[in-house]
Amino acid sequence: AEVVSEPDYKLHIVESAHTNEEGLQKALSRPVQKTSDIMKLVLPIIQKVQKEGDNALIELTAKFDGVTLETPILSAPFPPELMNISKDMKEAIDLSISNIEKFHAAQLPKDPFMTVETAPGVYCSRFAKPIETVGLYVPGGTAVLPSTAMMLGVPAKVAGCNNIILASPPARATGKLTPEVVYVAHKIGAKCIVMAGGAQAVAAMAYGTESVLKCDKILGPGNQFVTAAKMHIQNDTQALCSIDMPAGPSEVLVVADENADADFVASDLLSQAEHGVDSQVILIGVNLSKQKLIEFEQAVENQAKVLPRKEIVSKCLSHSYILLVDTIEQAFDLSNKYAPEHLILQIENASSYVPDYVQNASSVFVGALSPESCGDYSSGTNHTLPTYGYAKQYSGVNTATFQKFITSQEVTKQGLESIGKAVMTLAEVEGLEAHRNAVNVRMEKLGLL
Ligand code: HSO
Ligand code: ZN
Repeated sequence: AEVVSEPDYKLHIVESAHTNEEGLQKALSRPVQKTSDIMKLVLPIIQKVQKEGDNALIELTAKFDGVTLETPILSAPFPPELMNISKDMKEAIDLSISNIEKFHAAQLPKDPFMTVETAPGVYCSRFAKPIETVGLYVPGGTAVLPSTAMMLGVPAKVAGCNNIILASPPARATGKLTPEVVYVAHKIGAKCIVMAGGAQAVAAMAYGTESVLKCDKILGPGNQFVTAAKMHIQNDTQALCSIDMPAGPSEVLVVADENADADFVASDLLSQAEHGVDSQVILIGVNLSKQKLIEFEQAVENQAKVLPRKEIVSKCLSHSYILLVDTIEQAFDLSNKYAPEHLILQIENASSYVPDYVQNASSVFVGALSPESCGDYSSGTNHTLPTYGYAKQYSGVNTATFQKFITSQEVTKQGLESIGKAVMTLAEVEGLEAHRNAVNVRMEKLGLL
């Protein structure tokens, strides 16, 4: 008989991680992303959609998703039979949307027309306006991802975007959109759902087709084809379209001390590990006894081996690490260097460290009772977050992601007196006489010179 070996669930251990340069290098480096090969496959798809519009979408959805559609979009109002979900599911979505809405509404500027008198008579203002048309990509296929539709759709609604467009491929088995996704689209007031996935969905939203409105910004996670297409369209002036952020595999970094509950720690590592074989999970143990380390390892193994996605988990763990350090300061030093997408603190007085010690992380989960799952779905924070170390310079999706900020100024006579001379002096050194004159001509007529 064939011998099927059980997958194993061991994380690599790096002792004295804060001084072990070589070990750290291995543990904290991300897998290399190859985009150029993918781009070669993606470009013809983008061009096809640009040229043939709706027909290309229908053809590509038939080819890649095995579903033949008559029209590539589903327009609002969405038929109730396409959002047929259980009462529990409806309540779960409603509660989550309500919390996400509360948190993102609180991010709207307190003063809608912020004004500062920078010098006597010089009034500078800033105000936000929604991005008019946004395209939200919701991955489909085997995975059902209504949470992504909520995390992108709710802030878009809160920001006041005029046209919210979703894109999601129909399921191969049913030929239909995920009903939960249609329900979320209905709740956030989406205009339509483009029934396509991959690069073709991104291209349709970036350039528009007969039935898809051209979008000003495209957001959402996706596979490497989606990511490559987003990279392409953001550099194409014909599309004139921006994107949310560079995408990479999902990550978690858990900091745990001797008193952390091993079951809780293991559950957090595994909930990230089940996302995909290329996910990264890292545990930093602070001043752990040998006994505690064994407890952590056993908890991981015990929970992992009964998970439905244990194959994925095992592959993910094979490139995942436990870093052992002596102090909390060392733990935060390593975490800030890695800049994780999710940082979970299962240490004593966790909340006291957050404001000052966390320099680079996309979203933080504080204390033993705050699993990442809560932020993934229902607490109110956003789960569309920078990965791959981009937490060093990017923020996760938030209300401002769906706005642009406009500045304005009003200069009075007194204002010209305040800054006119400075403007003319600077214009002169730049050799821009017309600039200088724009101030000079006014000051002369006002008798200010
Ligand atoms: N943890 C993922 C988000 C997600 N989790 C969606 C479950 N569904 C983002 O890193
Ligand atoms: Zn998740």
